[in-house]
Amino acid sequence: MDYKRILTIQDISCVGQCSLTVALPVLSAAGHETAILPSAVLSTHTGGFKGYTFRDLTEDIPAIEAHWNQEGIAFDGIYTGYLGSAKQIDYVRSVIRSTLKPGAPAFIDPAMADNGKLYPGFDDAFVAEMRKLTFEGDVILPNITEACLLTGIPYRETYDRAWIEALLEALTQGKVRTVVLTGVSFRPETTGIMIREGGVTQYYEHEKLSRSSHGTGDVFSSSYVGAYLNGLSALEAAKVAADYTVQCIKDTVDDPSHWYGVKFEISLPFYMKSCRK
Ligand code: PXL
Repeated sequence: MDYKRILTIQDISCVGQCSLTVALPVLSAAGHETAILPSAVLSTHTGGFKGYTFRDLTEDIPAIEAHWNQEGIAFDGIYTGYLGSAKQIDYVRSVIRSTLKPGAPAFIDPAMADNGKLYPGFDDAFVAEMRKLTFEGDVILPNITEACLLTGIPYRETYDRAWIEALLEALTQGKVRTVVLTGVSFRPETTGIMIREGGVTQYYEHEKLSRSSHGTGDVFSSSYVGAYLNGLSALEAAKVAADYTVQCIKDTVDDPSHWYGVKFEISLPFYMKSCRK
């Protein structure tokens, strides 16, 4: 099996089971060497905790990049998630340009919004920078809210297949080869992943659980990246990642005290079996 070195760029939320505390174990479980570039350190994630701390690491990035360049360090894949500031996004674009091996994929999860709303602390300038980064990605993993912010198409809670097709078309810009649009639901009891690649659209529909959980976007993206780098197709990786994410929610749903994330560790053995060819 290929042993890939993957760089993931996102924040450290010390508590809350999201971003790096999810991405590292999941990518390791998929069999990849991980490297990190932390975008910020927060005491918790911003989705429901009050009074969290936030240390922005933007100004550390250029020196880290310069050192990696001096050492000739390069990556077989780069996966970006939650980023700390608009200026940082510009630095991240430079890191991708200078450290991604030729032909290796950049996966961009434009983690900035959900349910029609931007996450706390983000503004239009942040969205404008995220748009540039996203359209320099090979594989992009927005939810519908993020897709609307990136394309300027007004957000809708209900939609039909034609509206989703138009959104996918608008997202296929710049370097983007594969769009992986999450949370696409045409019926109350199901949701799914819509993939567009090479002008072809495919849909993986799966069970929708009544509880919507924090951190599931990061569980999905990390497990998608891990499986895709193991050679699974876009649709196969989406199935593996969606099934694992659903299992993580099921493993958590009976515990109301665990409102801040999902117990993604319990079903890692299931993911490890399914994320390889
Ligand atoms: O899961 C996305 C995410 C990552 N990092 C931080 C967040 C969130 C979502 O709210 O607040 C700090």
